[in-house]
Amino acid sequence: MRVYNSVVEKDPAQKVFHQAVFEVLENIAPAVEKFPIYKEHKILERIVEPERIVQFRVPWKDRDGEIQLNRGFRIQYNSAIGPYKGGFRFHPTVVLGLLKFLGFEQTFKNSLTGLPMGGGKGGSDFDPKGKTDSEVESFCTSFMMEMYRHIGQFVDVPAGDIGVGAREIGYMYGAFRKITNVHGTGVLTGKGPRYGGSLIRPQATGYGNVYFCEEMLKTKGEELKGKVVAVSGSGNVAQYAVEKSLQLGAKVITMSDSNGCIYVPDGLTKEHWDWIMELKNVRRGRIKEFAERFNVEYTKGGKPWVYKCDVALPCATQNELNGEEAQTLVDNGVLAVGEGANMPTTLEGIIIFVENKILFSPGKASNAGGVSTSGLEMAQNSQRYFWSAEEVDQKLHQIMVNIHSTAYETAKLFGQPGNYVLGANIAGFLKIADAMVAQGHLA
Ligand code: NDP
Ligand code: 2IT
Repeated sequence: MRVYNSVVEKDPAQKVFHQAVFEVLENIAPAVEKFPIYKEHKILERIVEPERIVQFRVPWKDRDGEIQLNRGFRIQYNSAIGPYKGGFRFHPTVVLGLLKFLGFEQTFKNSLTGLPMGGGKGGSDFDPKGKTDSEVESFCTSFMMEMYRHIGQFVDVPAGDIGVGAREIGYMYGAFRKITNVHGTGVLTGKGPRYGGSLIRPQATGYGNVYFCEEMLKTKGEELKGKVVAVSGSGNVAQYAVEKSLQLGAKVITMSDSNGCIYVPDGLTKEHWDWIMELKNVRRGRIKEFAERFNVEYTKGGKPWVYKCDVALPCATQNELNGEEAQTLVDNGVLAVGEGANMPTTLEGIIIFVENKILFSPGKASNAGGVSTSGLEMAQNSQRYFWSAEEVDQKLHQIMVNIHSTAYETAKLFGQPGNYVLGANIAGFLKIADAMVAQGHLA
């Protein structure tokens, strides 16, 4: 834990970053012990330190013509196995330490996908909530006026994350194109299908999480069909985790947002889902409005984890499922927990799931479908061609099956069968570490 202590000492305020580093270092310890070459090459010391951090100011004009100011960031974490790759987050809680946690996680996740992508993350403390389209456009354009010089298909390829969806990517891509006079370079992923985006990218993280969960259930002779599923969040990842769960015959009883949680004991229907898609993506309203419209239970500030379920899919944000809530899920007989968000479970929560032998998938494995399909978008852009929705979905499915078996087999190899946290961290680490060793001490 010498490396961990030095991370804490260097940046004492970056708590979520410490948490992410702790989880990884603890889980990869057996691999570092087994292969002394990583110590010799100081891989741990190097891997926790981002290769580069860019920070800049983002001035923009609001609807009254007044100048507003936000901060912009890009963390280019690790490019040993490919160009930096990872989303932008626009949320008022964005600070450097938060993006360092996300960039660090992304590095291991991208390695697990099997595709040649390094790790990066960026964003701003800009809050798109309540802003007009023109305000969002003004912000995105200003953000890109600095960002364009740091990104590119062989350098760094950003995408979306919390607060950055199709609208924001569209404005940023438009600004990039106008500034550089370059089109078709695959500089961003999550683009609209009319201008180089991949079909199934919007669905990919949620679908991928459910595909991964189905693989975990299979190892116990179970399937998602007929299972009661609790989902948190109602953004991009949650929406498509719900859709795929419904398609596979599960009963989805909850969704939430940062204000509260809806509980639908009979399960959401396709009609409910369509209504929520319109609510969240067109009207940009609150989940409470669903409860009012369909007369179901709504708990202000509530979370899904108090309800009895077979499968829990946390798809909102970091640290949204703590130790106490994990214990409630276990006491209520949960079979599987599939992280759709990045690090939604606290360290205490993870210990409870692992010790109780719950099928628990860390986000870096089970939410990797999003970035994997971003990788497929890059492949299509490079070919100047596109694949059908069926082709992309099939490739996404196969990638999730592969990530599952990689994590599963690695855990077995290291004497902890069924521990996906250990398996995913070690498998992700080994590929990056080997690439760093091979490329010499400056890499
Ligand atoms: P969205 O912005 O589309 O949705 C985020 C959802 O989470 C909203 O329902 C939001 O509620 C809720 N939420 C956000 N912050 C908080 C908070 N502090 N407390 C409670 N609820 C909160 O983002 P995504 O769906 O894209 O992302 C969700 C998670 O999945 C994040 O952890 C992200 O990093 C991760 N992820 C996303 C991928 C992608 O492809 N988009 C890929 C892999 C991981 P509200 O509207 O009230 O803020
Ligand atoms: O956390 C994530 O993996 C993402 N937000 C998606 C990143 C990407 O480049 O598609």
